[in-house]
Formats: sequence, structure tokens, C-alpha cells
Amino acid sequence: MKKWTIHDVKQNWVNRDKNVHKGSNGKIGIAAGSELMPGAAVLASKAAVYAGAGLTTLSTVKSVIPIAAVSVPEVTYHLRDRCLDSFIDGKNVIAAGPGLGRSDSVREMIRTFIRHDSETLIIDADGLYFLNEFKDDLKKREYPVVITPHAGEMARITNQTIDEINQNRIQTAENTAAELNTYVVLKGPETVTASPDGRTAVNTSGNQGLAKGGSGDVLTGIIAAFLGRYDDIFAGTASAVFLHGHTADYLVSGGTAVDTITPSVLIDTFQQSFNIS
Ligand code: NPW
Ligand code: AMP
Ligand code: MG
Repeated sequence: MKKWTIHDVKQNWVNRDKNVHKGSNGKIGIAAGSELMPGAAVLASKAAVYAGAGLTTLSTVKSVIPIAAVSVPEVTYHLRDRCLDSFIDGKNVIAAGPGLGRSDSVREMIRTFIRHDSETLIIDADGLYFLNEFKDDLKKREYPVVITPHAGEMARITNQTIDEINQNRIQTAENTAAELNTYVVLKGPETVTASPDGRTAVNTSGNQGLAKGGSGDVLTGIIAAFLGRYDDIFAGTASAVFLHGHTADYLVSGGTAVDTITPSVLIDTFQQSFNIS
């Protein structure tokens, strides 16, 4: 079984060309947040910016915008109840799910993203809640889809119990990737990344300081930023997963108590936690 380490991150690293501009450095759309979960939208979009996205647009509800704009001024906004075309058009990557809630309008939005099929799509959190209804659409999709379930979300997708998932994590991720034609990131200690063409990586970084509400929302933003510039979706995703965990390990190695790690601190530390040269 392939273990994904810092060596794999370095070997697959995508250097930015010195002539790159913001538009060629990943145009990322994040659909996230709702009135009662503004934080998920802030964490995902801020993580995308801090992980290097060229341009990041957050599609969200009106009440979230003033909150997000203060926390992450680099982001631009789309109002979720307006036409989705203006949000999707021109993006390389759409990431949908953190803090969206589970309303009918969210279901329709996920359906639209899957059927649009002109950019890489990451589905996380509440976006995964509707996935069972769209399995046929996923199988037909040509552009890559990455799903990022924790064990509870995976149990719903595969109609198994959480215990069954955790007893068989690698095979569950591999089977789901093959069956749904998606890249699967089955989160938890030793997160498993599986691709539809049969590659699998078990992550080697991270610690229990990540077991906090919001850690997964940060990961979604980091994956989105990486996939804005990686052609190899598997390598970009596995490296994003590694560096998310590595940031938590870096904090602990610098003396931070594991219990005091927060998703916000992860974002603030992400850039200094590794040195790719
Ligand atoms: P239990 O009850 O904890 O034992 P949900 P969610 C289980 C947003 N957030 N391994 C869990 O079990 C997210 O983005 C917003 C095994 C329960 O059965 C989502 O949109 C935040 N089981 C939304 O909240 C910060 C696990 O799965 C079920 C598991 C809901 O996401 C927090 C719970 O899953 C949060 O990120 C694991 N690793 N993890 C914000 N600040 O705005 C969970 N379960 O109902 O999908 O709940 O993951 O919290
Ligand atoms: P979510 O449940 O969506 O907030 O995602 C949680 C994130 O934290 C995922 O990236 C998990 O892999 C990571 N995580 C949670 N608990 C642990 C743990 N005990 N050890 C290592 N990583 C963890
Ligand atoms: Mg989550």
C-alpha cells in the first residue's frame, strides 16, 4: 500500500511559472456557508486563499458576506440565490458543501454542479448528503469529482455502518472510487485517497488536534487551491491531505499542545509549516 509522505509531496510539487498571473493560478469557486454556519464558509475560502489559489469566489447567503469579508478580504462573492451560471463560468475548480445546510435549494445546486461537467468538482460535508440521488450523474461525468467524506458521511454514501467503514477503510475508499467514478478522500486518522483508475494513498501526517469542528472545511479549501494548479488530481489531492495534517504536526513539534490546535490556527500556520524547494 502506498503511503503518502513529504517525499511524495515534493516529488509531485507543481512550481509556479514566474510569468503566472492570478487568473492562471487557479480560479476557485467555493459554495459554502449558511445563516447558522458562516464559519464553514470562512474557513474553506480562507484556506483556499492561504493555500495559494489565484482567485477565490465564495457563493453564499447574504448574511455571511460581511463576516467573511472581514476575515478574508482577498475573496469575492456570489449571492447563492442568484443565477449559478455567473458563479460557475470561468472557474477551474468548484468546491461545494461546507456549512451549506440540507435544503432543497442545496440539493438543486449540487445537481447543477455535477451536471455542468466543465471543471473539477469537490463535494464535501452537506453536499455529500444528497450524493445518493446523483450517483448516475457522477458515473457519467467526464471532468474529475473529488468527494471528501468522514466515516459518518461515507456510511450514508455506501449504506454501511460507521463501524463497517472503519474496519475496512482502504477497500471502502477504493470500491467507492471505482463504482462512482470519483476520487475519494476517506477522512480520519490515516486518511485514504483513492482514484477511479485504481491508485490509493494512505496519509502519514496529522494528529488528534484535527478532531475539531471546522478541520474538514479547511481541508476542502486546501484541496480546491491545489487542484487549481495540479493536472494530476490524485497527487494534488493526496498532497493537500498530507500538508493539512503536516501543519498540525508542525504545530505540535513547535510546542503547541495538541488540544489547543484550532482550524483557524491551521490556516494561519499552513504557509510556514513546509518549505518546498
Ligand atoms: P457522532 O454523533 O459525532 O458520534 P454530520 P458534521 C458522524 C458544518 N460545520 N468518524 C457523527 O457521529 C459542516 O461543514 C460547520 C465517525 C454523526 O453521526 C457540515 O456542513 C462549522 N463518525 C455540517 O456542519 C464547524 C463521524 O457523522 C455524523 C465522524 C455538518 O457536518 C463544524 C455527523 O456528521 C462543521 O464542519 C468521524 N470522523 N465525524 C462552522 N463553524 O460553521 C462525524 N461522524 O451530520 O454530517 O455533521 O460533520 O459536523
Ligand atoms: P471533518 O470531520 O469534515 O471536520 O474533517 C476532519 C478532518 O480532521 C479530516 O481531515 C480528518 O482526517 C482530520 N482528523 C479528525 N480526527 C483526526 C485524528 N484523530 N487524527 C488525525 N486526523 C484527524
Ligand atoms: Mg466536514
